[in-house]
Amino acid sequence: MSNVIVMGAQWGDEGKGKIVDLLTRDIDVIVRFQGGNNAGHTVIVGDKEYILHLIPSGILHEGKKCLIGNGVVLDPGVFWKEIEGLREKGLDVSPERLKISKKTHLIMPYHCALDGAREDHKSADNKIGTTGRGIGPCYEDKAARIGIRAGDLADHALLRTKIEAALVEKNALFTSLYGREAVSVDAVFEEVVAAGDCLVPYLADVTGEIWEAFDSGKNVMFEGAQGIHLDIDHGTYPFVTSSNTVAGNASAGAGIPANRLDRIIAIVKAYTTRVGAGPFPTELFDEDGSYLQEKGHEFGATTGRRRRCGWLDLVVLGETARLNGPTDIALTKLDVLSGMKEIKICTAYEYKGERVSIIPQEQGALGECTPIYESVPGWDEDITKATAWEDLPENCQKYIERIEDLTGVRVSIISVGPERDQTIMR
Ligand code: 2SA
Ligand code: GDP
Ligand code: MG
Repeated sequence: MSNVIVMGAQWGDEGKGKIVDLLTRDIDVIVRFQGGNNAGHTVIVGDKEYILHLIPSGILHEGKKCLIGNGVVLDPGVFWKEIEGLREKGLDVSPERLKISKKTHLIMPYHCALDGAREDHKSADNKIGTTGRGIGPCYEDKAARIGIRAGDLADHALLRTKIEAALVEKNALFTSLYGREAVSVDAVFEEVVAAGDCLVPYLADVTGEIWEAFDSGKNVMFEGAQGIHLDIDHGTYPFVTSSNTVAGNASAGAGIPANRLDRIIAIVKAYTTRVGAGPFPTELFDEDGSYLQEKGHEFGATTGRRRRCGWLDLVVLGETARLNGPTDIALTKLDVLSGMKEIKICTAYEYKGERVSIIPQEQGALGECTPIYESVPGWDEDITKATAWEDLPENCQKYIERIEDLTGVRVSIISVGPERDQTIMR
């Protein structure tokens, strides 16, 4: 199968967890390369549901190696909770098969506090609607060169000095701007050491681990988190996450050469959802939107927030193709559309009186775009048991072919339900 990137083509929650789990059969090593426990990747196996936040979704397959790359931000306490949850379900989460890069930045308690304080301090219009998991402040410290990295956990003296240094500015912010209490160095140090000491056996040279796999002809999968339109550079800035979610970041965030990335699978939900604030041209506020939200059980897998729902947006997907060059599309949640009389596809926008087919690049412009739709007839049949292309109703096939026409990318995986076997491989 060669090396593959799985990435969200919209605003996240496209079903990456299910597709990663599905493809893991043919993969030896699975790597997370950006984001942190803001992610919620759901995998359903039999009667068990797993929601992975930090650990690659491949962990559910025995014997596969799972790596957390340098581009991830990792909260030690959350990591432990996730490990314990998986262990209770009988999974092997030992350091032999799960490794963390020594260069991975750590989310500290003050990052979470700062995330919350910032959001509270913003006016209603400016709130990002973050997950509150400290993601932004942790990436800020990385860029400011005062971040604490997983490798620092093995050196308590260094760890303490770095916490002290980071808290100088943070405490000034907490006390003078946000009216909160100062955070104590001792309290943070003790909390981080308590969870961090157990993390030390998991520390590794992740680049070396991946090269070992390359050199022995093994297949590696890079599991993206969030979605392309939440990318810090190319997303709907400032309503984005704080990492690069584009496929190219698999190289920087895992520490491997870009020419090792062979196949790029864009996970596309058959409609669009978004959680948190920010522009969303095809958002629906009518009964079609409620139908998608309810039938698709569209609630955040990390925060439980209700996801906003709308029609499929091909302008958004066109930008995804431009930025990432997907070789394939995995189309998910197609079953949710069954029963809709008419389905709309946004093929262009009206922006400042003109028809545009590329997202205007100015900040906030997407919020001023009005979608231009084409309508296609829906289908009534339940497709959740379809296992082959021929099992799909004609209108459903036409919907898929229209997506292929408009994106120029082949839909090679079709998901018709949350379970592993509810999938059509074309
Ligand atoms: P953050 O916390 O700083 O990354 O938030 C910034 C924006 O990124 C959005 N974001 C997400 N969008 C979709 N899914 C995500 N994961 C969870 C899920 C979300 C949840 O799987 O459902 O449970 O709420 C995710 N993570 C971050 C976020 O909503 C902000 O718009
Ligand atoms: P991710 O963040 O991209 O991994 O996606 P989430 O796990 O946050 O959200 C996707 C949700 O849709 C999860 O509850 C999945 O179990 C579910 N899901 C995935 N694929 C399908 C599908 O084809 N049909 C239906 N009905 N549900 C799906
Ligand atoms: Mg999710």
